Amino acid sequence: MRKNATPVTPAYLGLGSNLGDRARYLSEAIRLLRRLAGIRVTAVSQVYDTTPVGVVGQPNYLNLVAGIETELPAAQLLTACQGIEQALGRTRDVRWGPRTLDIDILCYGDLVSTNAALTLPHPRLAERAFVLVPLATLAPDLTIGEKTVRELAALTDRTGVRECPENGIG
Ligand code: A4P
Ligand code: MG
Repeated sequence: MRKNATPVTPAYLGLGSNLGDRARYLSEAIRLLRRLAGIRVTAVSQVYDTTPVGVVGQPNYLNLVAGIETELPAAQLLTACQGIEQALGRTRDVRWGPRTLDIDILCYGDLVSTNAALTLPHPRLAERAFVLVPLATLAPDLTIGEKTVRELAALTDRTGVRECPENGIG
């Protein structure tokens, strides 16, 4: 057995793209995540075509959720995710506006944080079908606050969330 092994934390990431070749941005993001030291991608959900939430009049998103195990502290994981957003051409113009790639940390182990720079679990997770539907396929029994992901997913309106089986990224 290894001594002093770095602790590994399970985490879930929400990925979204609604500009350009959306499927390619998602698959590139998964490829770059797999190459990062300290991160192991353990599961990738199906891709979903989703109606934009927050800002109307922008293109539909493709969304997916990835499960990872990571040796990185949460703040370093955020920096790593933001590095991938930058590498794939993300510019920050309008909050909730269109983007080539957004990576949100949905949860990091059991960590609860109210810090604005990294709020965990993600503050809008419990109300967003475009996150809950794919997350429920990977981790239905995961608890967020008082409820499981399966329960939260059942409570949301999923009419704007359509599975795209042809876009499996794996
Ligand atoms: N931040 C705080 N907590 C976190 C976290 N858990 N994960 C901070 C990631 N970032 C976190 O994010 C703004 C700031 O949030 C960062 O500086 C980070 O330190 P951002 O990615 O720069 O900007 P944003 O994505 O425009 O804002 P925000 O608040 O993250 O928006 P959301 O909640 O990500 O919503 N509709 C559909 N259908 N599909 C989508 O994917 N996405 C959004 C963006 C809106 N509507 C959508 C979708
Ligand atoms: Mg974001």
